[in-house]
Amino acid sequence: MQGRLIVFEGVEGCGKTTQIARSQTWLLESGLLAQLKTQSQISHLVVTREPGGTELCQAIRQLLLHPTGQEAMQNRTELLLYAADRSQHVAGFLKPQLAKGALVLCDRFTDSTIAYQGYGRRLDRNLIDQLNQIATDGLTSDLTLWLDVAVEVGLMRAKQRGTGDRIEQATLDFHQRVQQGFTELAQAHPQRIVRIDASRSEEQVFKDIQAAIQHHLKRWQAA
Ligand code: T5A
Repeated sequence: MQGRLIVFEGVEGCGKTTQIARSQTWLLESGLLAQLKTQSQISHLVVTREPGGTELCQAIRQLLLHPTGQEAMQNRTELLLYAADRSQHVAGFLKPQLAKGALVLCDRFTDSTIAYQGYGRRLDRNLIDQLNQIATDGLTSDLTLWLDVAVEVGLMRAKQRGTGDRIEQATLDFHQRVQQGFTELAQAHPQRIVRIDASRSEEQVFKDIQAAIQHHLKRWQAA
């Protein structure tokens, strides 16, 4: 069995959660998933996220985003916790699911670490690449949908939704560097990363996501 991994990436409030939910409903209710089951090795659909994709990862997510007490988290500690979350998620959930033929919709993956800890925190890129390699054991996404929206717009959307977590509360400068990270990653990996203009309405964004997913599903079936 051969599953496929579709990752959604972008700055805070770019709309990943909203679009993953819409994509899940569409794939299930349009009959597309049922069709895939008969015409490809895809057997089922799962939705997951980083950090927090398993029970243990949920505890790491809590530490990362809502730590208690006054002690500031060191940048390398943050990087290692994201790597620990990913290692657990990949080995304990993603790889077993993909081996069973899952079509996986995942909220964030390795590019987030490059963008946030590499560009945002300015940690060494070689170190991040090595940790990503260790944590993923070589697993890469089949398709990454980068929801591109101006940082100010994304942060405003996230703020309107409720109280920000530890990373959302970082400086605007930090989030601008993260955005630069996603921009350069998309330029460096045009085959894997598809840019979606996420500044438009939910409906318009969703139309482009549907088109990108349908295009790639056809390519994978033909391969
Ligand atoms: N992180 C993660 C790292 O630093 N390194 C890593 O390696 C990894 C994996 C995760 C945090 O961890 C960091 C990045 C993050 O800071 P999280 O809670 O999972 O934290 O938060 P985010 O991934 O940032 O997700 P958010 O929930 O903040 O944003 P989403 O999911 O992109 O946005 P969404 O869909 O919740 O939408 C936000 C609001 O905007 C509205 C929605 O209704 C919602 O209210 N909205 C729109 N409004 C207008 N137009 C549109 N097109 C809209 N789409 C959505």
